[in-house]
Amino acid sequence: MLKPQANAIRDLVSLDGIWNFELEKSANGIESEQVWKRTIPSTLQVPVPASYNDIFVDSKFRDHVGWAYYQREITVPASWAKRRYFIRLDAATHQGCVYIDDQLVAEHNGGYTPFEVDISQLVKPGHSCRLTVAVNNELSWQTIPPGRIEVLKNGRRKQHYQHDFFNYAGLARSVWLYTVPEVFIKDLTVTTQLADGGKSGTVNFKVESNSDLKEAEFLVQIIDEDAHVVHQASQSEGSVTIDPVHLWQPGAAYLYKLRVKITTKPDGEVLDTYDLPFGVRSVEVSGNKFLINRKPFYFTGFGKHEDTPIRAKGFDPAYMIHDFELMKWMGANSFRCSHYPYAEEVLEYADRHGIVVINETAAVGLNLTLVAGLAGWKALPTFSPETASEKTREVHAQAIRELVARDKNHPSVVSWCIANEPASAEPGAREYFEALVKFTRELDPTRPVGFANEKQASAEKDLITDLFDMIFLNRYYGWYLHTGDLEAAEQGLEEELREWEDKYKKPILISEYGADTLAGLHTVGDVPWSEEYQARVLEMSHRVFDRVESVVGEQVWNFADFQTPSSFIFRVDGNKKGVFTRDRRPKMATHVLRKRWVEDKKGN
Ligand code: GCB
Repeated sequence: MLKPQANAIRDLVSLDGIWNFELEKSANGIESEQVWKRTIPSTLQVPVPASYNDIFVDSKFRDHVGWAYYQREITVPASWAKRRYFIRLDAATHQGCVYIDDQLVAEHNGGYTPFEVDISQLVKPGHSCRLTVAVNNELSWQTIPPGRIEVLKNGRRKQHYQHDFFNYAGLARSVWLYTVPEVFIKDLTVTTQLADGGKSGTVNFKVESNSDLKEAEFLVQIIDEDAHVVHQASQSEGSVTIDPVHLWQPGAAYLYKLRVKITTKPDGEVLDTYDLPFGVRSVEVSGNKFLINRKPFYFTGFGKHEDTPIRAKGFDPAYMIHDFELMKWMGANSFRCSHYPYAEEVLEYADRHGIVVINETAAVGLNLTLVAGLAGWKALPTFSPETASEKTREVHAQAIRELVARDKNHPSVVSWCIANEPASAEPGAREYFEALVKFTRELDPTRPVGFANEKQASAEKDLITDLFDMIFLNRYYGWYLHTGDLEAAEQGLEEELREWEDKYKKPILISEYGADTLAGLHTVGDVPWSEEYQARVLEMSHRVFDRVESVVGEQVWNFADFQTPSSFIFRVDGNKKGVFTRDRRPKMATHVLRKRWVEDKKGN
């Protein structure tokens, strides 16, 4: 699905702003009233984009389980006759229903990927309508991420889930009204390879339109950053060589533009046009190395979250650019979109600035052993008809499909991470994942596939790693393991990494390591929670990474402190493993990272 854009042919109207808002009143999750059939009063209003949970004071908003309704009026410009127009939601977390006046016109499951609906037949040009978006935040074994609802004695429903970040919900990304002409470009796919030792580049492109173009033809141009057309073609699918090529490199991005036009035959009137920025680069796994443009690449950076005070998961370009600036200051060359697909603007920025991205689905928490271990419960099996089942896998496959469809053209995206910390040592894991890995490769044969492994599924016990191209390890030596004893931690980490290295001979990315840290707490000795201790955990880990050849990167958990569910009593106002506080003030660890990644040039 192409991101809408405004150009000579297409119009784009933002529906962001202040919407009227109401929570579903019934306690049982079954809509008691068809709220979309009436006007929602302006008594309560919310900003879009933002999660709604932390906007209000009353905890009934923060802890709401079920439907929430957003409403506003929209007007279709009178000049839009003869066009098709869509409403597009960049995300509705986790389930979204769109109503035009009384009528349901779209429904979507999955909280972090876009969906849209053609409303050209529903609202006439020059007319207005009531637009209601109902958003549901419930998690079950039929959603990704999964969760479970408990009905309390007082009848209230409580959402449980296995992941360590708050279940923020609502319209956290933009909403658009946009047009396309009657004959329009529906989708574009660009893949690239290096040729002639990297001096030239091959660009494979595919254009899809909504009609078979009897009366029209395609014009496909490749335009460089100086606005020169370096290639031109008239077919919808093909392969061209750019010689010499300017490669997209980590830290030195270069973006060409694929400009596609549909023009009439023979007079060349432009019916539709779309510009897609792309970079020419290659990614591959070779032995235990991860190669970008055929050169070994060492990842430095972070696992992140879309999480800021008040707006929570709401997209905010100021925070986004500030985060990228802070990463640049520390010399980070990459990050992981843990634990869900981020706003498309984030990937566009990474493309433009040469930051490498590991792109993850929202499949976090497919693990009952881990949660039972933390809570002291007896674990249910993770993979069973009642828990992660065939149905869960279908939803998971759909999440992968939508992620790849949305992000396949971003040069910054170098790998797909299809799950975070699943119970990969439990019976059923292999059956669950085998088909998903295959499916991901079918959708995109050009990018390596991985999943983030959790400690309990050790090199000996894990059942699925051989299915994947590379190994992502989330490891907390010095924190959950050998807490406060960095000597034992150093030994344990090295032993474990060597086991993975010897068994698989694949590249290993340390996709999480770190320690909770209370900003401002200072200690002389190795005392957990202090800023000194976090810094030393990182230094200890780095010594080990430098000794193990197959380690191809390090991503600290986390870039910044973030909010977690209230039920996690081992968190104090959130997870504090950030090297920045939630409001982006640096902890001592940032200087350790700056020293290593900037001064000592690790990763450069
Ligand atoms: C993990 C998870 C991450 C948690 C982190 C922690 O392994 O992937 O979501 O926040 O550990 O701090 O425990």
